[in-house]
Amino acid sequence: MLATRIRPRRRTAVALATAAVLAGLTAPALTATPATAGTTATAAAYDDAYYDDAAGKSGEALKDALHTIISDQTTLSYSAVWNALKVTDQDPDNSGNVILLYSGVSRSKSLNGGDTGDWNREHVWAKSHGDFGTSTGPGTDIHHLRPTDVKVNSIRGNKDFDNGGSAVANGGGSLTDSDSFEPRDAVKGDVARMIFYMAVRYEGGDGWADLEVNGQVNNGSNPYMGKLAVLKAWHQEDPPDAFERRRNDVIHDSYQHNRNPFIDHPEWVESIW
Ligand SMILES: [Ca+2]
Ligand SMILES: [Ca+2]
Repeated sequence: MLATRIRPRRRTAVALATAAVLAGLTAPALTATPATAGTTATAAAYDDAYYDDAAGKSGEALKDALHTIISDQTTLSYSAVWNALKVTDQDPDNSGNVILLYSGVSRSKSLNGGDTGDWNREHVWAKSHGDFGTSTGPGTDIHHLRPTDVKVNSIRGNKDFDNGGSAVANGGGSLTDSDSFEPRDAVKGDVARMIFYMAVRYEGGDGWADLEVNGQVNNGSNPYMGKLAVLKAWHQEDPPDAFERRRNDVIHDSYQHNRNPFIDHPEWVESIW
């Protein structure tokens, strides 16, 4: 992928330089295109025909159509999630590292584990909310599984999302109080879109709970995640960026073969909720 992108650029640069020399102009300095680390899993842009069956729909009908579309997927085992996250969440500036969701820290891929200083597999939709555990299914759906610092993960625990609280130690600006967690600004929208994905993907089929977004905190083991109004605001404040779009593409191309519709079509959040 990288090679096929670079080659035409080199040819163009050489052609331009040659033309300049032939024209008697000073040839521009030829600079090699730097090989950027972290592009090994560059994904193709998706085809919006993926969403053809949702065309023209809104509200519940849109939600139903998207559910059917995104439920056509491959599933991963929980152990396979480790290596998948090393690709989906790779640091664009250091191919040996992953970016940790809540703290924003770049950490070695090899430090996956359960000890202090390691990163582990955070369920952004806390797995106790619907009690789905880590069997193959919602508990291994990498659309909402992200690398996080072990300690920050344990501070988030199974709290719902809401604004406010005090700073989380080494949390990159994340806040928490007794009943909620507020991620750093740069991933607020990412978190919201992961929650919206889960609510549409899991509608009570295949023996799993029907996950839904609600307006509460303290949802405990009920299959709900709050707070809806706050998540909608975060979705607006922090629209999808290149990292999040690439992640969606990589999951679609290389792992689950399904997409998070709210990264591709942010306007659908307002249509459904
Ligand atoms: Ca973001
Ligand atoms: Ca649902």
